[in-house]
Amino acid sequence: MSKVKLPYAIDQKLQEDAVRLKKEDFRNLFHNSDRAEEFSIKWQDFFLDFSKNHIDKTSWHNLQELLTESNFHTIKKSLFDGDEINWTEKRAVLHHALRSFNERTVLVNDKDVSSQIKSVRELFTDFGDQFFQGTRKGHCNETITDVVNIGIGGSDLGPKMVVEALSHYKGATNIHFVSNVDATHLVETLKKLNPHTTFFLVASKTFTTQETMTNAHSARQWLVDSLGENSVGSHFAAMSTNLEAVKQFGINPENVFPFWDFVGGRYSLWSSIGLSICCSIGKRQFLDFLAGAEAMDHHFEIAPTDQNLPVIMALLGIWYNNYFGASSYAILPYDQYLNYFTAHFQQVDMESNGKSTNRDNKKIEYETGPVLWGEPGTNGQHAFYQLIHQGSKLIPCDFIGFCQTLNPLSDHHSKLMANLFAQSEALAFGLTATEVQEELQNSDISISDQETLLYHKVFDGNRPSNTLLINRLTPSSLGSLIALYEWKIFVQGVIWQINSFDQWGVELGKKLAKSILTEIESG
Ligand code: G6Q
Repeated sequence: MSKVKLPYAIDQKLQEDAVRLKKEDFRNLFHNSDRAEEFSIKWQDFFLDFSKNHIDKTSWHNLQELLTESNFHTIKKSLFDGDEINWTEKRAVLHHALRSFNERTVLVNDKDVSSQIKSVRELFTDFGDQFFQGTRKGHCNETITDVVNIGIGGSDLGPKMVVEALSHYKGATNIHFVSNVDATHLVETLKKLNPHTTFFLVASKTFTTQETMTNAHSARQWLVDSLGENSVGSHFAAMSTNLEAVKQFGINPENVFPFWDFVGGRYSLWSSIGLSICCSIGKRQFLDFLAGAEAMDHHFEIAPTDQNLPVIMALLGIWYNNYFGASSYAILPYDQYLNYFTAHFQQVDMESNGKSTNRDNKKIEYETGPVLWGEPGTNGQHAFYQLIHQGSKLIPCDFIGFCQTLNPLSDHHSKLMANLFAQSEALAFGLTATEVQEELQNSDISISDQETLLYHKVFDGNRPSNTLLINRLTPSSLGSLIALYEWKIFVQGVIWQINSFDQWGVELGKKLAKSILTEIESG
């Protein structure tokens, strides 16, 4: 349990609830109870079962109180009103406005930017659609077959995750991602490509990031070496807020797609930074993706807190982080397409809530953002699940699965889903000494070996998890899923009283790398 209390009156009751519930066995909680119905929620084609958690009516009620005491409702309203809730950078937080199709005004410094957002969206989605359709030609009039996105962090992880997740829906062009300043990343990617049929997207909010600029200049040289200086205009595009720097790089102004300071890097896949996604899945499906996210935004904005998916998941996260001493949690998607899902949210969550200064600019000592990790199932089962089942640490898990598969091949999907359900069941209910004994007695293992094994084969159980089931992986459902996790992180930041939208830790690293480079180069 976190030694330092959250600064709310309800904290005392929550501490008591935690002491009581730690002693409760999940088997007892489920016995003759309707908790599977009580602690589950359906929204559109999403179903969240959160019954396998250390909660009961009282603690669940008390957890909701954190929202009232932390002024969650007022801060949420400020966010949707476009107030500068990112107070250290004096910026509004409006990435959600990029996925909005309604007529709502989006005020930034008293100016409505909604039509600007919509016209840039039109421009970059039309541009991206040409690659999806396979109609975009290069300098020598050959059809572009490959697009390389050059970016890092928020300008790489999110788009890469979505392109991979929606590869079932891809069109004519292959998309590649280069992020590491280690030349190997660029060299190995370009080895497979032909300059005549390759197009580069330089994705950088600031257009000053060392890794991205270095890779972009080397990619430019690779192109120019084969096709000459004049080819750059028809093989490069840029997405940035720094239009002056883009101009200096020499990118054709027709291929430049802006976005704005009110969109944080790790939340920018909804902006023109998501152009690589659009090149892969085309305009229509990209708009479906945005619309799916918008539906989740609407749900988050209006649903009562006890029926609100992001709020429910946020409160459960706080519960384990601050009252059960859990310092990490795992996202375990049972779908190979979500290969990079956890990696993306590792950035979004840890960069957003890895903070320890509060809204009053004071150092805080209670626990804030946890370490997030995970891998798609079932691979993780054969690797690190051992520790989740029998290790000394409490690691709450989110299992994510899709009811329908996009690749119906014999019984693969049934087996995949059977594994998902088996894992959450084993974590929750474990295996008692009596059950292990019975199993051993029916085996041909010697009595003395049985005695030894008994101690090792017992599973304590009572290890919490959420199970999130979604009907099918589509652009729209993926949009909703990403927005769900984004809002969850926001709610937690409000309760911890931190700024989830700045990233001074990242900025310091960027600055130091520059000064050390000067030292290395001067010997
Ligand atoms: C995200 C972070 C960080 C950022 C990268 C790339 O929220 O600020 O991951 O996205 O450092 O920055 P640029 O897009 O400016 O190149």
